[in-house]
Amino acid sequence: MSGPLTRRRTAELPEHPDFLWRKPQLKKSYDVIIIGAGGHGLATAYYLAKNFGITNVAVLEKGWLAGGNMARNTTIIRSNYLWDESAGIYEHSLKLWENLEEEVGYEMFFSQRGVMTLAHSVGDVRGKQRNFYANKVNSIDTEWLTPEEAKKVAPILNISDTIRYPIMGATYQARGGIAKHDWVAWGYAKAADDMGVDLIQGCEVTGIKVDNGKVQGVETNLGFIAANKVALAAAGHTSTLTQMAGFRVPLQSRTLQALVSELLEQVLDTVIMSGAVHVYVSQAHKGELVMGAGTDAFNSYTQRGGVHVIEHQLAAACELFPIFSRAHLLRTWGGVVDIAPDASPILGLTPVENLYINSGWGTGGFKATPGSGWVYADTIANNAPHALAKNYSLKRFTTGHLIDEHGAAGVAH
Ligand code: FAD
Ligand code: PYC
Repeated sequence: MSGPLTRRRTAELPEHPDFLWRKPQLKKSYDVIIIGAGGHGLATAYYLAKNFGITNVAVLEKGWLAGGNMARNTTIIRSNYLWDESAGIYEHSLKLWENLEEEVGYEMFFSQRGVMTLAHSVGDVRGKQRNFYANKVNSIDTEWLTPEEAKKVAPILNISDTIRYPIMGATYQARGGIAKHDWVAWGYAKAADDMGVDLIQGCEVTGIKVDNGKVQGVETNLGFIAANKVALAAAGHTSTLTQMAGFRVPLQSRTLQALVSELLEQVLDTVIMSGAVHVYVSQAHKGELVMGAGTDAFNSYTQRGGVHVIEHQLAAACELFPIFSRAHLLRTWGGVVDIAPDASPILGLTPVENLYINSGWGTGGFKATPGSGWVYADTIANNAPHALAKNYSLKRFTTGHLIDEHGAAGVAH
């Protein structure tokens, strides 16, 4: 095992782009209002403008751009899900990631450094191998690694068989990786802004006006704004918004937290996740170790979580990576995510005409940002679910055609 981690000396921060501070003139009415300027709302605005030429669009954000989950997540990107429906939308998203920086013209630090998911028991090995074979069938790139092969990819991994949960194998998706989440949001925001979309920060939606079953616009702290179409992209807060429009959705709002260490020299150049011991980790470009665990086990809108979750997560991390016991914690925070009963997204039409829903991405929606924005924009423009969204409609909670991806994140739900 190598020696103690050394502090990294430099970390260059970008200039904040001008458009983040600009206040566009709010119009009285729009073709499309998107509620929520996280990754999904901004990507949707971008693809509405780029793919459909729909630019009379406002994105309303109660706080600031990407102040919700978008810049709070741990940035893991992968498409190695179990079910065909998930493989479809997450792989579509990964393909968009692969060309996104060039397309949008903005640095995002997208890095395909691979994602490894560890298995620690016979049952765990069977579960992960099931995923591995399902991925193969769906032509999603995947490998099965022995503990020794896993250690070749990440030399600081402890593959001793005397620890509480020894590593018995791992899946590996080489095309998976990370990106710099705030820059992804800014990239989409800048490109949408350049095409004429209005990004309105400090604008909270407090009511949704519906007449004869059709949406008319939204009430906000800045007054009423009329719209032909209204699209929800307010992760963590969807159920409060649908209640404003008169219907309920089966979503729970849970706090999910993460933490970073101080800046360190590079020791880990892949992403490693372990559901059994409940930790995942990558090392950001600046040098922090970025780690997370599971959600708090109760509903909440607070953006901070239980300390016991972090204690268990750090104990697991030190066991798997003994070298981490020398690192110092820099910062912890939380975000509020929407979780559906089957841990899969809800994307499509609603019982209210011209009101659309995009939610339920739970602990796994960062990687979906491009794919979700693309599919949602198509659904809004055509007033009909995109082919990749068909199975994600609200109908599945009455038909029973659930898409159970509970094990998918490996850790987070
Ligand atoms: P958000 O950024 O939360 O955007 C929603 C916006 O709506 C917010 O800005 C909010 O302020 C706004 N809003 C809410 N109500 C209103 C209102 N009434 N009026 C106006 N605006 C409103 N996913 C991964 O794929 N990989 C990961 O590694 C990963 N790690 C995570 C780690 C943590 C700690 C957290 C919290 C999440 C993680 N996720 C991860 C999940 C991912 O971040 C979310 O699924 C995704 O960001 C949700 O979409 P969004 O970006 O649009 O949400
Ligand atoms: O979806 O891969 C994921 C993930 C990892 C951590 C949180 N979500």
